[in-house]
Amino acid sequence: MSITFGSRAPKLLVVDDEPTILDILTRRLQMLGCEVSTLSGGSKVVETARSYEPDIVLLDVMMPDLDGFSVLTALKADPDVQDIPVVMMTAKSEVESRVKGLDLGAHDYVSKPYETPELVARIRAALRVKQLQDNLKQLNRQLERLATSDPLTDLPNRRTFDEQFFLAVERSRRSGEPLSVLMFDFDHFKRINDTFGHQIGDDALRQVGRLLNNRRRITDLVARYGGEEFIWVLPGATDKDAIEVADWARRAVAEMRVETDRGAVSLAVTVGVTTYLAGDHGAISASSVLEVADTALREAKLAGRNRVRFLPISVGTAPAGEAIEVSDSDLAPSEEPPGITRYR
Ligand code: GH3
Ligand code: MG
Ligand code: MG
Repeated sequence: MSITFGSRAPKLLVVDDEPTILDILTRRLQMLGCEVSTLSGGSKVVETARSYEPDIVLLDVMMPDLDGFSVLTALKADPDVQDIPVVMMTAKSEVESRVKGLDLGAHDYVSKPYETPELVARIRAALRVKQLQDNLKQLNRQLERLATSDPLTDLPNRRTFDEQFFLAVERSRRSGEPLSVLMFDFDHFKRINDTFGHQIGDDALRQVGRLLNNRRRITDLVARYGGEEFIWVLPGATDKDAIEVADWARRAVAEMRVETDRGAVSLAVTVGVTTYLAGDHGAISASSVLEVADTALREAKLAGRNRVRFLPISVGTAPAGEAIEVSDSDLAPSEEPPGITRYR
């Protein structure tokens, strides 16, 4: 007879003030293949459960320092440990205790003195519940990840971006700090797909996603905005900072190579940039900030791609500032689209 938890030994936390009971129980459970940690009183159960992360807690009811019901109540009040099944250990005659324990959230009870087969059966039942819970939690984490991030690049997806960007604009409006937005779109990306296949296109997206994400500050937001579009939000960055960062990224992408079995492929991006400043622009919507970055991006595409274009936000009839464009003066991207330049 043995007790297992998936492919590993189950971890049990056993709490009893009676040293002989604790001793016998521990040895019995260890012989059944369990990993056991013990406590001889109730006061440290929550703390120990948090650090030891047992699969179940076997909890005595009658203890001098802190009784089992108080411990159970404390366990159920702590979000980190509240889902660990608790099996109360009660004397055979204590029917009221069992009812109270179950009402307070205990998973089950075992009677003292123990009948080993029954003890084992109840521990197994509690472990099955724990296993189901663990599986459910893992699935929830996966679902959460699927719902919030883009599977190709692992970056936040558009939905997450929209939520976080809205908050970033709100924070910037209240603090008065500038908020800059860089919108990236690959140049002639269709040609990369058409010439080298979608796998290579996907590799290029992953590579650029990593580049931007590795360079961002902790408070920045880098997300996959659309098919071959990325967005980088820089709280605290002025227009000058933003143009510099955008041009760094543009150059870094231009220097990047995607390996294919037909040689290395170069890439290029065009970047539309704008900066929101509450002092100048007042309270405007997050979407209108994005619209300006998008307009800057489209204008830069029309101007020849592989460049950065900054467009200021205009408010009412007040004239907006100057648009600024940064590109390699010696480059003629419209003549030789970087998307299909091959090296080696
Ligand atoms: P432009 O310089 O004007 O932006 O040209 P473009 O070819 O990049 O623009 P267009 O919008 O015509 O094409 C974008 C392409 O990006 C089309 C689409 O198949 C491709 N794309 C979008 N999402 C993905 C993806 O997840 N993987 C791959 N491999 N390609 C994608
Ligand atoms: Mg494109
Ligand atoms: Mg596009």
